Amino acid sequence: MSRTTLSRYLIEAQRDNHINADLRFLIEVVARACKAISISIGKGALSGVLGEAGSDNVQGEAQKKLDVISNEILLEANEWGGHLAAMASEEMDHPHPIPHRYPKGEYLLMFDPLDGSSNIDINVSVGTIFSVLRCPEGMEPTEQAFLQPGTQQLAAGYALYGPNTLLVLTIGQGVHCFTLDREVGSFVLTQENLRIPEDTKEFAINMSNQRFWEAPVQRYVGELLQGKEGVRGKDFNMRWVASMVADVHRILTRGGLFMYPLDSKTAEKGGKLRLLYEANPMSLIVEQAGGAATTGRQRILDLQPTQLHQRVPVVLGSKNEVERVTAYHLES
Ligand code: AHM
Ligand code: MG
Repeated sequence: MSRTTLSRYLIEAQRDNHINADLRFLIEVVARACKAISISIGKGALSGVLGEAGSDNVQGEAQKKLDVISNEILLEANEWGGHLAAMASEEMDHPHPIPHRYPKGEYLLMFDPLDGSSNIDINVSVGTIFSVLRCPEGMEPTEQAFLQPGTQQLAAGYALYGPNTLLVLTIGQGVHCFTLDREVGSFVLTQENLRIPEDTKEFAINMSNQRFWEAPVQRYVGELLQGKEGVRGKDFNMRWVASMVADVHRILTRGGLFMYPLDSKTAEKGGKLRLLYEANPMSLIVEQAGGAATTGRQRILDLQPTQLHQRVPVVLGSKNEVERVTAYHLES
């Protein structure tokens, strides 16, 4: 049986004029970096990569050694190819310019190098999330250039480092899943056109924040917990991995609703998750798979970012549930 590798998928997409050669190269380089990250994670304690790095990132969060290693792998892999104008990372205060010794390209790459990093030391799934924009013509690739609504993303994806390493990608032509063949070292297409069912009986939220939620989320989750006997007339199951990549991947696989809503603990910052590195790429993927993504009040992809490290509330997944949560917010 002939296998479709990521390279072949991208070359065919280029032939069909969905991407150009530079964007194809960019995605291949990101995928190669994700392979390197997967190898580092896979070695775990054997290579001394677990534990704290002893530093804080721009958000004031303690960095793990693997946060730092993954960030460096992505920077080094993407610096020299001539396809990028600049990169921005959840782990760095400011955009990373392309060093003068290399040619510059037209694209901007954003990433969360290791999402869910609180799970590293306990050997639970983590991931890398990335997103690609075009640097506006005539504009220097400073912070301002990155502040584009999510609708402008040309590609987005994530690598999930779990029992298998997966790469889930959209270039605006549906969502496709590639599995890393560890022996051969290439990503192989294993699921085409993932679709999120419109209805679900599963939700994901950190319930320990319940007392901090706003009324519409209290109402919605309260109704789910009533089960068969309540207004929804069915039982709901709950899952929370605390790795957004793993939670979103479950939703892409069998449906569900993911929420990190606004709460009184994170309201001052605007929410917990970051718009450019987490909410926008995941929203594009989810919408491309037939799901929906809002802040509770607005479509995430329509938001005009005002800051590189901006945070937003996130409600995403099965369409009918996202619409219900959003309606509850708009009614209140
Ligand atoms: P990180 O980028 O610092 O790892 O934080 C993002 C993660 C998401 O993957 C996950 O959904 C969320 O934080 C979990 O938060 P909590 O620990 O509050 O449940
Ligand atoms: Mg993250």
